[in-house]
Amino acid sequence: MDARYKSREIERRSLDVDGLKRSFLEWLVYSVGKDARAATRRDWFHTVALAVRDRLVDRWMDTTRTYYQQDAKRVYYLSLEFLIGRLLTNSLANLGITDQCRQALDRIGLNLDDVVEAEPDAALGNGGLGRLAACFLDSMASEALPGYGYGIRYEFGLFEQRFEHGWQVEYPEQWLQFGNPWEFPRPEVLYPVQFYGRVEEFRDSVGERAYRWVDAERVLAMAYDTPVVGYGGDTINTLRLWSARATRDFNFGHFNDGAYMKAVEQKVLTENLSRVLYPNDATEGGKELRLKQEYFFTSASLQDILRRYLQHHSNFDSLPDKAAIQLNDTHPAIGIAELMRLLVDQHGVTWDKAWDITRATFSYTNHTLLPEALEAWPVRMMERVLPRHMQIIYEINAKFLNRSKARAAGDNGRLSRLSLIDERGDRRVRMGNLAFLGSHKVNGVSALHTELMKQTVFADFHAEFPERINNKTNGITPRRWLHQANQPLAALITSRIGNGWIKDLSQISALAEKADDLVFREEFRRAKRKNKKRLAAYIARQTGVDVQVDSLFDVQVKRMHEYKRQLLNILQAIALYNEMRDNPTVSWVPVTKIFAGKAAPSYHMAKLIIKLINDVAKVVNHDPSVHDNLKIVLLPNYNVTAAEIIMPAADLSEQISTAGMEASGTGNMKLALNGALTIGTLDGANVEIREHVGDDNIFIFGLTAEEVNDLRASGGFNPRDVIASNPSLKRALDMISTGVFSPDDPHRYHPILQALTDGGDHFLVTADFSDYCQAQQAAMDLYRDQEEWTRKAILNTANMGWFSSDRTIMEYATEIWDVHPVKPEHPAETET
Ligand code: B1N
Repeated sequence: MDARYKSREIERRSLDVDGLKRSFLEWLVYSVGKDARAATRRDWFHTVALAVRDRLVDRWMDTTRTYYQQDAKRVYYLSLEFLIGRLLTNSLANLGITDQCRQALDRIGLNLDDVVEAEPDAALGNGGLGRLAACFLDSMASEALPGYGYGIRYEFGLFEQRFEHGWQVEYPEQWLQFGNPWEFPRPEVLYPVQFYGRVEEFRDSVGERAYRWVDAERVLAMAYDTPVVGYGGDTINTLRLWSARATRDFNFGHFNDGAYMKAVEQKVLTENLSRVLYPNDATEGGKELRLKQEYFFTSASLQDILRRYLQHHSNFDSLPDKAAIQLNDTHPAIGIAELMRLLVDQHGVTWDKAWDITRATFSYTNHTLLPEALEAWPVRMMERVLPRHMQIIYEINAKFLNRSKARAAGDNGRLSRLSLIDERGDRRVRMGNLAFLGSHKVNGVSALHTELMKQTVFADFHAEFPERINNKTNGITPRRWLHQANQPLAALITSRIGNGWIKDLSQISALAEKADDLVFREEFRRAKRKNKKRLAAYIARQTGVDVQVDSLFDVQVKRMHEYKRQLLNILQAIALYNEMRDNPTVSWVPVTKIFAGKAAPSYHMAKLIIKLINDVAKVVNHDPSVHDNLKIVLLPNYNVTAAEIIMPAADLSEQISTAGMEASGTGNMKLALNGALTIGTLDGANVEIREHVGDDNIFIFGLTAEEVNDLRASGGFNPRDVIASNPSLKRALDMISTGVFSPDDPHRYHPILQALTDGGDHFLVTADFSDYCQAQQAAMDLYRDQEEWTRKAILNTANMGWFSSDRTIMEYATEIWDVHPVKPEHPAETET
């Protein structure tokens, strides 16, 4: 090798302060094209990101090559969403070069924290489901598992939320506007994806009936790769996101008849496919573009997976031994029909064999039981957009129902429930049923949710396939959510138990014995206070409201949804406000209620609740009679970056969904790990959090899932009676209905009041109100005793080890995927 080239090679990889500084200065000039005097913060961010990227490319390639050479079994995580957030802090921390980078920047007169702030937040997801996918990528790389993420490279991520006169207004989120230094475009990795057209029947070479999909429209899927750095930087996996490109077969030839402009127009329309993320969380849009997005990325991913497999194999018999494909909800479930199509139509595999291979390869995670979120595509749309897939689905269904008929023995209700087609009203394809049938394993995301899956949506399938449903309780990555986001606490923990917890969070249990150590408690409080100061400054910047750092930070951050019951929280806030005004001489525990979360743009009720919170906040925050003992803030534009500031600063974690409705929750885990006490219902993973942190260290209230079910079934619940018998609830509702918080429009909140009364209070806000207020009172009482509070907070942190996504991912690996860790070989590093 040329000596100059070689020294440059080493320079590129050098991890010491001098080497980093030299490459920053070089990158700034030669790649960003700026002079140090003219460089903006953003220029420096790009510079640092590119220099850091240099330091992971070799090990990225080593990882990929090792997987290839060993023909390792890979797992492919197909997800319409990856809620990644910023990557600079993450890459530095996982490579272990944060300090060196900080010092190198220091020497140039720059502050790493300022540089970090210039990175946009990659919001290619809505909420928990998308963030889970991102945590799983981190865990797969950190556990040395050969794991790939596949998704869509949306040009516009989740909308930016602003409040105008207290109302949510959506703005486009342009994360790619200034370029993305982490991604590698792969213009040569291109797959055709078809839509529309029709199916032609013909006889194959041996005279068998066969089908081909003709006259279809073609779009190309182009790959963009982002390296996923595992902790320690040894394994670097790949997130491959697809972007839509028009094919060249547009009619560019006939310039004279005006077709040229038409062709260009058509190109723009085609490329809209990957333009924007659908902003619905746990609701189904039912729009054709959404179906096309789902098929687009699923088909491209499957083609890519088969191409990789065929590099080592000449038939498909061992596909299930080499590839596990995980469906993140039903969004990629069309992949089951697509793999059948690829195997049968394109590769000549027989139907039965293809079906065995498909089922052995796929597995499916269900994330919600909400009926409005269960995808069901109109048959007529499916026939038009994906005609061959519709045929394949009919065929799968016919064979399945035929087999089940014997066992259903005259129970036609059962057969119609098992069917892939919902025949009631306009006919629809039930994607959950397709995903279930086409997978060897189906999992829920918490113990309770999995149990409810068996009892409700998948009861008939569970009876048919009793081994298929299993639980994989969600987890969160301790790297981002403790090590990176909460440096004061991370440093404290490491000072006592070493840093093994970052890689093996179960070690954090060693902190439990420190819960009685007064010095440790004091330091734990100090770390929390530091985080609260940072959040207070952020709140002041974002909302202009000054909050007391020593008040109880009561946090509810998550998507706005009726079942999550932000309404219950704000009603309790109004009741507390009234009590404080009624009893001005009492020494109240100062409380800061912190809300954040986006509402789907078409979800009017959720947007009205946002407006209510902002209206109540305005009145309360300006009322001198509560002496600053109560502040309410709703932070705009909640995203991963904001969560990293909020989670470490919380005292109380609001997890108050109507029992049976939150599949798992993961914010609950982030908050408890960072030492917040949970106030919550026995819903989702709260149940398991209680088991781990202990009944004494959590505030549980409200109806259980079973009680909710019984109450609704009995029809015996009358919210008006409940309201009449609870004066503080009645007073709070009366204030809303008489316009105390909306003097400009006293009837504004009529729809909310209506839903709570005549509407039957579906989410049982009134039913749980009194119990919730008692739990809140218990929390405030405990907060007066800072020593006791801190002891419980420490026990929360110490007992959350099990909720690491490393634990979750290893359960998937051993119980569903049968994939094993593969240690990358790094020849370049051992050579010299
Ligand atoms: O998935 C998370 C869970 O922790 C949450 O409890 C659950 O609500 C969330 C359609 C969804 N379920 N379903 C969705 C998202 C987008 C979309 O278009 C549905 N998100 C969840 C992780 O398991």
